[in-house]
Amino acid sequence: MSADGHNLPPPGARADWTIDQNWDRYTAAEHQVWIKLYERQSALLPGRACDPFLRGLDALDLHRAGIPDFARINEELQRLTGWTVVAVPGLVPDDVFFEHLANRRFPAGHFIRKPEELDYLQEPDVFHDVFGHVPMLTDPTFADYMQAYGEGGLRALHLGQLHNLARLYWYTVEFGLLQTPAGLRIYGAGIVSSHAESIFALDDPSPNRLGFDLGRVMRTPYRIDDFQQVYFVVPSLQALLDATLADFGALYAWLGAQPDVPIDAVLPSDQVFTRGTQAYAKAGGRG
Ligand code: HBI
Ligand code: FE
Repeated sequence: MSADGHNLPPPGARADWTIDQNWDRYTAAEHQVWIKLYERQSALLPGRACDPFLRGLDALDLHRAGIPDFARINEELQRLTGWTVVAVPGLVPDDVFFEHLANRRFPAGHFIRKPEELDYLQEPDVFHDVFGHVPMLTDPTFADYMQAYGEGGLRALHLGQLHNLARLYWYTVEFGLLQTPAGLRIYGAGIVSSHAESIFALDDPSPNRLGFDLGRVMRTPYRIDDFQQVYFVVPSLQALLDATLADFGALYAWLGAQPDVPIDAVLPSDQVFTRGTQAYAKAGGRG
């Protein structure tokens, strides 16, 4: 931590925390982990992930021969929505993260998990970031949402409101569900990159599935180390983008006077898609 309270980038990283991907340095074993994860998810997701995600997966041809070369996928991604993927060593400070998003750059972890970590890891790796987040960035509406989120994040930081915005990110970008005529579909990266949660989020009777509402989401805590107890459903990606047009200043003022909503609660004002049994949470998490 330097004098002005800013985190300095680690050795070898540039001032914006980006590093070279050095794609040709990945080992065959690392590419094999990607292929194993990719094949498992791509067999599971048709009928579960939303169409924009599946279209993005195809457009970027992420399977090829293992961990994607960012330079290659950026040609197509930039053509589609102006976004690019940049390599970073891992989690970056909030202000750095938002600055990248506000400029249509998605910071992707450079490393890939170990074969023994296939199902859970603490920090987002290249599979979570590139398989989970990047396909949705090929959708013009979601691409606009992610940039608006970055701009909102920079404002929230200066207003001391990051915690509210982090909840919005968590319940949309990471764990969001989309309403479609064929039923609920996944768009959240934290779900699509997880085999178990891609099943749990849609099929399990335990969690609540409630209609998305900006203020409700910002009043709802979340937990980072287990399946979600509540998922929020947007009627369309356009509705999600439209939510960023709200007057966040007034919303933050209103939120300041509101208590958090207990994570397992259903409010009378909630639009209920499924009222969960919360059995999973009561059972104390991963059985
Ligand atoms: N850094 N590389 C990376 N990836 C993230 O998803 C990320 C981050 N830094 C901060 C952060 N996410 C969160 O604080 C925001 O989602 C709110
Ligand atoms: Fe993520």
